[in-house]
Amino acid sequence: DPYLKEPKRHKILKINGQKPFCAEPPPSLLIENFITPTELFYVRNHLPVPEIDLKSYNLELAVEEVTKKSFKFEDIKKYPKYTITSTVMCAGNRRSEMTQVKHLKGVSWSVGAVSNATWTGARLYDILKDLGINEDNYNHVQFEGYDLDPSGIPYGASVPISKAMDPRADIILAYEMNGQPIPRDHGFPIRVIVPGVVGARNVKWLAKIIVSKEESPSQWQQGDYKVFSPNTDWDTVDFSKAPAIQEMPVISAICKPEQSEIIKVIDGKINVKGYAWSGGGRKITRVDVTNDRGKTWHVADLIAEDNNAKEGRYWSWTLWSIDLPVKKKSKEIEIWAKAVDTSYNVQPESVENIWNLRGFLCNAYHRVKVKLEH
Ligand code: MTE
Ligand code: MO
Repeated sequence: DPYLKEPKRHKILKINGQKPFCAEPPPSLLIENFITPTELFYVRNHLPVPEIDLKSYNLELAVEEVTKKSFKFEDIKKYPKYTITSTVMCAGNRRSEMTQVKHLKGVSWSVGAVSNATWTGARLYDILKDLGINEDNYNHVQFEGYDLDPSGIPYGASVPISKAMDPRADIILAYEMNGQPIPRDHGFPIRVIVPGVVGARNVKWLAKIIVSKEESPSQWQQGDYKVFSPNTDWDTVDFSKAPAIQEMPVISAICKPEQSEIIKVIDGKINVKGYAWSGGGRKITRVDVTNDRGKTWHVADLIAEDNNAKEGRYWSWTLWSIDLPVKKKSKEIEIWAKAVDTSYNVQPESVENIWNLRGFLCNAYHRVKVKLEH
């Protein structure tokens, strides 16, 4: 069993898959902190967690098939040290709502396949600049992990070279998470953080960086993490026809109260809390909440966001809260939330119309039914 040497995990995580390990924190805990405590950070592994000895750790840098450099852990630490705060979100976050519309294949995540942390390390930009890469001659930068599938193929992904060589993209080869060495589940000793981009490109246990003309050949780049029309099924899908998910769309979720909870009404109001986030460094500018199916929308307070972020580099989520007025006699309500980002991107109204066979990017209005006690 290749899973015998997995790390210990916090008991409170809700396990969605044991081998490979996939787990998320409970919604109400998730939004208690702007910076997610490391032990509560969601975990999404596709393969067994590799065992890496820091002394023999090696990171290879190649241009196409030719190795240009080989870094020891200490070599990466010699580069100027940067700290950024960035949310990481899985493309499958909120998939469980899509599964309810029509059955599909994938880990059944609730709203917790997302977390926010500080990441410290070297900038990918500085490392590629040292190499003297001319951006015009290549199209992608690929990443490979030390985690291997049963046939020996590593986890892999890539990002466009324009992203990889943009100093403002803040891509970090991170060796610290929340000020501590990165734990095994999150990519010890080094992982890539690509802010504003889908979790799948944030490669953990980094083994190799490849500057190339082609996208990563990996299954996770080419044969997965793509979205299709609702009527595309497994007989008709052609993965070569859709682009790989990169920057994430705007999304929000109600985390407190949770589905089916019984809430006490105080002064005609109930408190509702959640998160909102958009990819590509787009700031969340507004979150609207309703409990009468959109007849009346109330604007939530944005209670935590990255106050140090520069325009276009809002990599962190925004936490929001609202004391929502409810009708005097209503016994049960359905709360909806939707967020807006700086580009005025909005969330789609229904899950039905964005349903896709892999259940990715479920960013429709989030809806939670609760019972009221007056
Ligand atoms: N990197 C490697 N090497 N192996 C993986 O399985 N999973 C990816 C990404 N990086 C993965 C990986 C996916 S799909 C997600 S959503 C994030 O890591 C999850 O990061 P986390 O476990 O630190 O939350
Ligand atoms: Mo993911």
